[in-house]
Amino acid sequence: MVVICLLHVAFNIRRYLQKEAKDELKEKLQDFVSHTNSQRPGFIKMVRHSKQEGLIRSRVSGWRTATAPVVALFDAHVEFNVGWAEPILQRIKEDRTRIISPSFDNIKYDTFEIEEYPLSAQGFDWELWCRYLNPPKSWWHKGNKSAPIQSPALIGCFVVDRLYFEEIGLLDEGMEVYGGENVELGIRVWQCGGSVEVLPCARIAHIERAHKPYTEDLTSHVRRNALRVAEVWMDEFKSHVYMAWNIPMEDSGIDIGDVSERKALRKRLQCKTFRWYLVNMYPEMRMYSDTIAYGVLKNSLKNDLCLDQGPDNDNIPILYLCHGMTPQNVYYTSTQQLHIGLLSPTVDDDDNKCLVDVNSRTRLIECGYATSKRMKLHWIFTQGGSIQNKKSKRCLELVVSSDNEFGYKLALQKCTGQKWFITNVLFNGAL
Ligand SMILES: *[C@@H]1O[C@H](CO)[C@@H](O)[C@H](O)[C@H]1NC(C)=O
Ligand SMILES: [Mn+2]
Repeated sequence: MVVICLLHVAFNIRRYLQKEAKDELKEKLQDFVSHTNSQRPGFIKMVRHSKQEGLIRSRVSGWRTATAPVVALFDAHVEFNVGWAEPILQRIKEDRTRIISPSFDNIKYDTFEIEEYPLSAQGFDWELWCRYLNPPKSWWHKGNKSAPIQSPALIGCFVVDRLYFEEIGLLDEGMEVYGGENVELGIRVWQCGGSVEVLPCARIAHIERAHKPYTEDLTSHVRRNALRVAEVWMDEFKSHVYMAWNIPMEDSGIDIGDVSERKALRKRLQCKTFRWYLVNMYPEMRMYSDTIAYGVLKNSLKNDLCLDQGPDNDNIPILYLCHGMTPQNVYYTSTQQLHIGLLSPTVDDDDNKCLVDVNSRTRLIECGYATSKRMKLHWIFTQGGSIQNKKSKRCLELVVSSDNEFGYKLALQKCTGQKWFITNVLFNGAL
């Protein structure tokens, strides 16, 4: 096996936080490699790029240089625990279509202390940021803490049969800078006939960095890469990624590059649908197929104000200057619910917050709870029309107020015909 480490910033994590860390990548790195290779010829191969290629193409160029039958792709800021490799090699030897992640512990970035993490599978949310997941029920039922944990996706460090990795399509080299490739690989491997697992007996420790050095604006790259995944792999569920990022499905203004080769790969490998993947490999993921409109919600009386979930510590929605970030995400469903704030990623996370009429006051209450208590959580809304509670018949409206600097506040009152607009309507004509 060959281990490929990405040396974005430093080859020695002990020096990672020093200001001159990038100097470590110049002569000092060359000296280290030459010295090592003088004792063990050919032990380290180093690939330098003449321009920034980003994490994704860098991993692939490392793979292109490797010759051993099994390849491990890791961040530079990890340390390997004793005996980490053997269980992984065994699993790959039994079945070369398995892509394997070790279990992660955390190295605290400021003290380098090790923090043990619970055993986890690896998944993602609808923005396609990776996340640790509780292992699936089937694993807990085995009652064997050493058993492999089936995993929907990958955090990003993994071990793979070198030639199988090529057969399955490497990583998406059309992705830029950072993010999404780990999720794409997991989805693709499952949809195209392989498998992904985390091994409890293979442990590494990884620094969760306070700052990633690649670029000022990591998020815009993650978003772009996520849209590539959505367009190639997610079929009708691609709307969920656009909804989570709160961007329109048509004319988003985001250039995702050419995905035709990735689509051809999917066809060539005769891969299954994303619905199959969700139902069978990632049942914890929440589906939002009943969402018919999303975006920020504005009242025509005051166009620079948006409905906003308000401070975290209460459940009182407010009006706030429009910024379009997560607290102002609004989702309207075919069941006439209005969800406000973060789109809850999995069924194990907190529930979504629903707008509810509680004694003529607007409140945000967990949708499941509000439903079970038969609260007034249904709203009749059409684009450019009023927002009227189905039961109380009161309307969500703006009233003049001196309580805040905006001149208006929210009220539930007898309808006066105010008009509301939401940014994106799915399924034309439904609203
Ligand atoms: C638990 O899982 C490990 C790894 O798959 C296996 O080697 C071991 O035999 C299992 N133990 C039991 C009691 O089934
Ligand atoms: Mn990392």
